[in-house]
Amino acid sequence: AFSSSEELVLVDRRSSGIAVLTLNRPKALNALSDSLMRALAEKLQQVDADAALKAAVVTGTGKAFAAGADIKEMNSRSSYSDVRHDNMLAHWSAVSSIRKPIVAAVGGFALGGGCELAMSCDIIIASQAAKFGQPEIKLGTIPGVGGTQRLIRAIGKSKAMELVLTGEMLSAEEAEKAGLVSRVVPVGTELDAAVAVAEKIAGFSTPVAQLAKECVNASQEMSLAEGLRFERHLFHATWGLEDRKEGFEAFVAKRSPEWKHR
Ligand code: CO8
Repeated sequence: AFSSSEELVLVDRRSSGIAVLTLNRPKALNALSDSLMRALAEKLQQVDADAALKAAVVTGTGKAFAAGADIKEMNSRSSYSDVRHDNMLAHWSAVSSIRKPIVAAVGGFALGGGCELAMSCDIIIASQAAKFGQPEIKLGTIPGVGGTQRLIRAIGKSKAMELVLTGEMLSAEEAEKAGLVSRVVPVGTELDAAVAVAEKIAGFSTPVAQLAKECVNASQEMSLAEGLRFERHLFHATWGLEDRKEGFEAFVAKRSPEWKHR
């Protein structure tokens, strides 16, 4: 058993119905090793399975959210057949299959895999000190877990192409202007801001929040016509929930709803 200081991902489970997951390899700027990403996926899956938790926050430490996939670890794989056989980084997709909302609190570097991890979360809150980039080209490789796909959807082709082809970073302010992050807050307040957003979400019906997340994410994968049909089906499906009935009845009766989360 590891003591908590050796845990790669620290979990702070709060009575407000959220869990704060802190990437904890500060000496390596939270480089995302295989074991760190497996720990993160496992803890997020535990959040998903825990009925008392409604949302998660993922954050980093010190000057890094995460400075990328672990370059030293990846360098130990020497050939195409090695990385293909191991399907290197494929297990990262576990993050995007989490059903509960995840808010990323980015206080520093979110580079390479770190930027891709932040983009796999649902909302990014950044501090003024945050920096985003896909520097893989400087290492002689390309982004491997969404940097060429999610980034273009977030900020458009020209800006995404410039980041991917030059390896330059975006400041927090530029990232906000480009639409990569939802909000920039003063240095040191990003975790509180992200927790407040997660707690706000946690105050609503869990199944409804999950349906809403699924619908918004579907827009990234579907044509507009398919997406609108998908949305209509899930909208209608909320009529199968006690919480939909409760929300409407509470409004009509001018009282606060009491969510049953079913
Ligand atoms: N992997 C491993 N170790 C890292 C990483 C990383 N990504 N980033 C930083 N570290 C380590 C450094 O090696 C250093 O360790 P040590 O103290 O043992 O020398 C420690 O963290 C502190 O880093 P620095 O001394 O470099 O700190 P600075 O403040 O001087 O610089 C930077 C900060 C600018 C963030 C700098 O560390 C840097 O450029 N890091 C690498 C950023 C990068 O290139 N990230 C992309 C990685 S590749 C990636 O994520 C690919 C994902 C998909 C790939 C798919 C491939 C098929």
